[in-house]
Amino acid sequence: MTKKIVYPGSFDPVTNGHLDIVERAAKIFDEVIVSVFCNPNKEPVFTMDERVEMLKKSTKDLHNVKVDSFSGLTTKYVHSIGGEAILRGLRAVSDFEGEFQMASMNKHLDEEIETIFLMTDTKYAFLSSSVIKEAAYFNGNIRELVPDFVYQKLRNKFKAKK
Ligand code: COD
Repeated sequence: MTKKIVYPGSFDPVTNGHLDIVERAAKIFDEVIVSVFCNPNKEPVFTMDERVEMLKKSTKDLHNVKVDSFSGLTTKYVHSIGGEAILRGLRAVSDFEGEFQMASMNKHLDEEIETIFLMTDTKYAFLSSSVIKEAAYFNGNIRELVPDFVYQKLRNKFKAKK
């Protein structure tokens, strides 16, 4: 049986921390679907199309990774595409509480779908899309923390806004 796992997130934008999780999961599972959540209550910096495009470019060499998007409940989406589990990354202890709550709620919503966690590589433990955006906005050096084309997109985005 093919083991399909879904990595849902905002990915606004994708960072090397996200990509490390995707690459490691791709070695364990048959198929990894990275899926961008369309959140009607949040104003992202990058549009859905931009986030999907950045993820597609970043994962183009991983043959068992696909990029998609979804709206509504993650569990319903995972079920609808025949996924078995949800993949999440854990950084610090501070991630645990929120992730535990989300995994428990998702289990309540669909008990067939497990949540599986991969620990961050310690070199990315401090990394989030939010800190990347803030550092990029103030011209900080983030070159080694995101793919080159994401770096360029961040620069262009914030140059246009200033
Ligand atoms: N190292 C390792 N992991 C990392 C790193 C890093 N440096 N950076 C981020 N991650 C992990 C995060 O911990 C997370 O697991 C994942 O990568 C994605 O992160 P984000 O920030 O891009 O995405 P989130 O956390 O905003 O995604 C939240 C969801 C969209 C998954 C959530 O809101 C959701 O499921 N929404 C759908 C509605 C729903 O079903 N709600 C009920 C569940 S309570």
